[in-house]
Amino acid sequence: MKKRAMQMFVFAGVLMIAALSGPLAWAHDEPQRIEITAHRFAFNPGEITVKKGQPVILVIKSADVAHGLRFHDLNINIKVGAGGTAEVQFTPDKTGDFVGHCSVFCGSGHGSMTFKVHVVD
Ligand SMILES: [Cu+2]
Repeated sequence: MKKRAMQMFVFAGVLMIAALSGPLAWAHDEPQRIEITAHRFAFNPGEITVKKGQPVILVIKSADVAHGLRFHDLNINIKVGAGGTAEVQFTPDKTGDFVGHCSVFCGSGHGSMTFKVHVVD
């Protein structure tokens, strides 16, 4: 009998921990980490979709020469050295489609090197 009571007690404890930690863990807004690779003359992936109000960390890796990424509307301006990695955190505060451009001249196709961010509700 005593053993059964002990089992019930442990079971109730586990349930309580699950009930308490579950909602707390979900409520905590960890930034979403998105890795992109920049190379002549494209970003890979070329577009991403993120949620309005959800913090995002963009990690940009260069596969060759120096590149950059600038969005006038999202307050993003980041440069990454040749073969290097750089990251920037931002929280989109409006929905829409935004087009960023490479901000470091990297060759003949530089002008068409774009990256799209779709911000949804
Ligand atoms: Cu460029």
